[in-house]
Amino acid sequence: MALTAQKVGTKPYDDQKPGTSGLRKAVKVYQNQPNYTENFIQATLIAGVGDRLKGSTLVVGGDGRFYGKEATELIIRMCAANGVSKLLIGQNGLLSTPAVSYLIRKYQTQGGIILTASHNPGGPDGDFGIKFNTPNGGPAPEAITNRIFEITKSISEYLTCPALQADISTIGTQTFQVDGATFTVEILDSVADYVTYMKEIFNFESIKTIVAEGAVTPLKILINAMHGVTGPYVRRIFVDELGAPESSIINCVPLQDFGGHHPDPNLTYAADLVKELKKGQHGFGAAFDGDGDRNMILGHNAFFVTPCDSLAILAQNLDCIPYFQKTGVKGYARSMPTSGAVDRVAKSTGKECFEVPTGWKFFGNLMDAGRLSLCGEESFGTGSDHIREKDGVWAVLAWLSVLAHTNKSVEELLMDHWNKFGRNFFTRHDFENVDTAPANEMMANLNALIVDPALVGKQYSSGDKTYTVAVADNFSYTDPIDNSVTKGQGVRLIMSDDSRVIFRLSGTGSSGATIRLYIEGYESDPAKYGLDSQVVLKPLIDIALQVSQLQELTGRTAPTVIT
Ligand code: VG1
Ligand code: CO
Repeated sequence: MALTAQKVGTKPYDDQKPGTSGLRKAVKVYQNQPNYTENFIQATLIAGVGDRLKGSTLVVGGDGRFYGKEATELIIRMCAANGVSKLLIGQNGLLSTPAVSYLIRKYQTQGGIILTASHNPGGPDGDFGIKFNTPNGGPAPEAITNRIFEITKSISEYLTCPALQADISTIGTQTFQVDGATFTVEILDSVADYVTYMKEIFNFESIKTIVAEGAVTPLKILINAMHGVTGPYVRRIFVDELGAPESSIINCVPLQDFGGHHPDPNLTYAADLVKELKKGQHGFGAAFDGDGDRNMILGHNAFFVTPCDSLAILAQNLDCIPYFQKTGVKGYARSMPTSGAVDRVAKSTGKECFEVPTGWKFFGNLMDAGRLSLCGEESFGTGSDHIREKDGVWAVLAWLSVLAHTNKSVEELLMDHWNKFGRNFFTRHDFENVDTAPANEMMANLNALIVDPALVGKQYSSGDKTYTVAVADNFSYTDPIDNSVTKGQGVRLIMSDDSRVIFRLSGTGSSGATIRLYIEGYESDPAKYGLDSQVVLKPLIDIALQVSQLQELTGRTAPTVIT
């Protein structure tokens, strides 16, 4: 059937500014406002693909959350009308964020669109999100997201092909004639390419020696997909390929509302995994977020590995993974709030270690320039230059590789690290959905405080601890590759013993403000390594609350989530 593209008039919105990782809003914001999604997609195609749009190939996929199917179909019609030649789409619109990143790279497309609000809840009353990734497979840098935002503020029309109907449920190729040009929709098995790639990166035979049913040195694992997109990947990799028993995977059916839960792998929202591991029957546990880029690692009895320590342990042990045997280990990086545990490993191995702002988009240039192999964020993100997104399943396979290679338990690996380098205690306290005005006031006060010359050298005491402020600033980053500057990335008080207190406002929430308070304290006394981080860090937490007046301003007496 011959189809034609149409121009449709539209009115701009003023709130379509992408945050830390794409545009995230309540589902109702997209559903109940005319052309809200269309406007953002049109702006994304213009700003993200631009001159390369005609004849281009793009990847489209998402985490299966509510409204994802409608958005996928809308994107197909709009891409057809905008002159895109081909779309690669996961079956039923399902692709994990890391899988999208891989497909963009593998098929050398002009980028991709990811439909997810990641760890935010889903369903009709939950959140939805749209993110654009560039041809390197990574999240669009700020130059592009700012341009998208500019376009959305003045957009007056978009292009679509209303009569085009593609079937996204059947694997295979469909072609359409749109204004005389061929438009192809290829529906892919959501997991096949990714699984093949993981088998190239890791030594599956080695991992099988600990996880396969009937293994000689068995490690009982429990993997929780939290009803996010990783379910089918988890089943294919851990059960079908690695031979782990069926009982080692749970919540592997993707649900539009993630079963009503927050698909966020941390001690609060993955409480059922923690509870199961506390029974002492498993040696390893892991969970992922909705779109599969985050991971949480637990050991025996739910021994918790902070994402900061996880990064450091992997940094220390990368050599046992075939991919890094081939590429060599080029360097490491972490987001600014992430603890300095990995820096200590870098120092001992003589590698470069970079500190970038929060958000995976800041790692891409370093990877493309061949300076960075492994990086992570305290927010349960770990990944490498195998793609340009963080990768939850990859992180679990990396951990299992290390466990198989070293024959040590999760806890032993942590103890080894602490004994060698000391322990960087870390915690993050989130105050979610705080009123915007007091949150902004608090940040304004802190920004005023850090420019006061009297602050450096000032002492703060709490309990038996006294800290002296050595550096006070708002983190600013100059990208070493393209020299772009990103300012205002978090207020930091760095103490003379390298302890840190950091304040940031979240850029992924969909309503109100979320204050993130990050605390890091270093201990080299082995008697303290086993202590609870909340206890060890209490004096710094108290000082942070005192300096910021957080409780007085927001009325919140306790954080909503502690990680
Ligand atoms: C949070 C995390 C950040 C992460 C981002 C996206 O951002 O802190 O480290 O990169 O989420 O993760 P913010 O601005 O809310 O602090 V994901 O898995 O939601 O794409
Ligand atoms: Co995510």
